[in-house]
Amino acid sequence: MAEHVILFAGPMGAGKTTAIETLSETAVVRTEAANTDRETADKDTTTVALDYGEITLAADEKVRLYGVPGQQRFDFMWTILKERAEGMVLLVNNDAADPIGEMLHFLDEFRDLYDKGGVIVAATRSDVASTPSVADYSAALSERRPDLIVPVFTVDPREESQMRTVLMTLVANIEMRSMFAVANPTAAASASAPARDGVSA
Ligand SMILES: Nc1nc2c(ncn2[C@@H]2O[C@H](COP(=O)(O)OP(=O)(O)OP(=O)(O)O)[C@@H](O)[C@H]2O)c(=O)[nH]1
Ligand SMILES: [Mg+2]
Repeated sequence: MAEHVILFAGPMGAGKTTAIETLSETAVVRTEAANTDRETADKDTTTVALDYGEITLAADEKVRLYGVPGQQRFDFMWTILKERAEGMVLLVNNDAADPIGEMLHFLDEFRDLYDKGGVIVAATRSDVASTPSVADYSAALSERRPDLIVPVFTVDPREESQMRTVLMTLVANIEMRSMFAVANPTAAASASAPARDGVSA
């Protein structure tokens, strides 16, 4: 059976734990503690180590879903889990003070996954704040890395069909990348380097 390891990252309260609860077919392993930062996210608990769930997308394709804490003080878990991941769903809350700045910050933190084109951006809480738009996120992404195509969605992490679309798009990207790497080993090696004049997905 093929397996993929996908990370759910992003700022506090963006909906990482919610997304994994929505997608997982197994009971989710959660590590929540009381939230002492109500200003950033007005909710009772926050992830302090990781979330873990699983979903089978096709008969022979299992996806391991890992959620990391949003708070920077728990970033040791980012370091551990980003080594294992092939791709990342970067969730960003649209109603934060500076969602685009948060997105760019997380892309810097998870640079290896970003550089190899394994990231999808999913803006949440767009029912609470309608801007930035998908076009705003995409413009910031192409300004940062014109050579990379990063899909951007608006999603509600409580909605299973929306989260499945995001996950399947990311897994399809990862599989395309690995087929390309098998067919063109030299080109794939240079495509994963931060080239400025090509386009890779
Ligand atoms: N209205 C609305 N609420 C949302 C949306 N997405 C998530 N939420 C809510 O926002 C909260 C998100 O909480 P979590 O899933 O714990 O967020 P998290 O990203 O895991 O946060 P940390 O673990 O603290 O970093 C939950 O109460 C969700 O129900 C959305 O699109 N719209
Ligand atoms: Mg969480």
